[in-house]
Amino acid sequence: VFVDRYYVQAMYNIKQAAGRAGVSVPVLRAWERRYGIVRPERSTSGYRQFDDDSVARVRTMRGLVEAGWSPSAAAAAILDGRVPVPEMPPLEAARPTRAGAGTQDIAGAGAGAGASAGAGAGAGATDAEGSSGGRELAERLVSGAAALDARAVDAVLDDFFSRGSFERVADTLLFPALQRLGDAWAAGFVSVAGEHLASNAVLRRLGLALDAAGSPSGGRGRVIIGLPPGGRHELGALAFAVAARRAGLAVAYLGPDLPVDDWITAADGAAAAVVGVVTARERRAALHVVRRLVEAHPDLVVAVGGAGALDEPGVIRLPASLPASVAALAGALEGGAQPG
Ligand code: B12
Repeated sequence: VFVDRYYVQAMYNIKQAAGRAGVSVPVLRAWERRYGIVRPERSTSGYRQFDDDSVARVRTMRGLVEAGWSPSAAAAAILDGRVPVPEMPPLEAARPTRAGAGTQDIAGAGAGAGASAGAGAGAGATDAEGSSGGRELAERLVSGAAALDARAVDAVLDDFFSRGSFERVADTLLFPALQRLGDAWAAGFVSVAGEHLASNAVLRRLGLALDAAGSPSGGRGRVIIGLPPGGRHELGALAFAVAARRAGLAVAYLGPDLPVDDWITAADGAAAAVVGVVTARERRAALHVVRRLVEAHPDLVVAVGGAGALDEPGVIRLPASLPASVAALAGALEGGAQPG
């Protein structure tokens, strides 16, 4: 938990600690009493208080027991250090994920309804990247996900989207927090269910923001945005769709996992196709999509965006920040120029 700029050790009561470690309260009590796997402090009123390290030890023990160890052997291996207990990775300052993020707010001045997800766009971001506020929001998102607390996740998302324009909030606060969530999941501090809870809540907010940004329009100038076959990491592509629509582009958002043939059909009569790519697997599938698009529709502006984006002749590689990537696409549409 962050108080001002200082990290203060989070403490949990037995119910919260058991929930975070994925065991029942009676099991946690038994493991404490029988095997000494945790030695909780007592609050002034005598209640047990558990820190992150205790939670990590119980979670590690649970993993060993699920893998077939006897509880006594698991506890002994953890207590004498034969089985390492993962530490919660240090929380990095919330930062724009790529250079240039959040420096320009072209979309705020553009067409579209201009509403942000959930709450209205406030008067400029008060939480600049790297501030303790950004870290605190990220930590609250991770804690809510870890505790499967949908209300807490919703509340922190309200808070996110009250901190400035959609583009700035997404680039400087929300994306770093989601990456933090991914780190916490990879370190075993957030379950798959917790990660799904949080990323689906974000997905719903982005969907609301897309609707709020104006009505989709077909016909001339249409920009289709989606993921290649098998691709499911859609939050970046959907956020880009929101920003593009807020900048006045006629966006049709096609979502994840679109088969190649459907990309080709959907691009009929469209002005641009944007393919989102995050992982290596998506990259291979995206390469196939963009090659087919370039071949089938020589006049189409074809672009890829995302961390795993690729360099391919005739295909625009979009930069990372939302305003910059929207500006790059809008520029290509106006100029009609294709890279060589
Ligand atoms: C949420 C999540 C999921 C969700 C996605 C839900 C959804 N509706 O999108 C689900 C559960 C589906 C999922 C599944 C998987 N995931 Co996943 N996932 C994540 C997580 C936690 C967050 C991703 C995210 O949304 N981040 C927020 C977005 C906005 O950031 P981003 O995706 O990095 O995008 C940035 C840029 O790339 C850019 N961007 C992205 N797309 C686009 C598109 C355009 C057009 C533009 C302009 C920009 C842009 O914007 C962002 C800000 O810069 C990350 C952890 C992490 N560190 O990122 C793992 C992560 C991406 N997943 C990972 C893996 C391995 C998987 C699975 C293979 C797991 C499995 N074994 O099943 C599957 C594969 C699914 C598939 N078929 O593609 C790995 C990828 C490793 C790698 N580089 O190859 C990560 C990094 C986790 C990890 N630490 O190992 N995942």
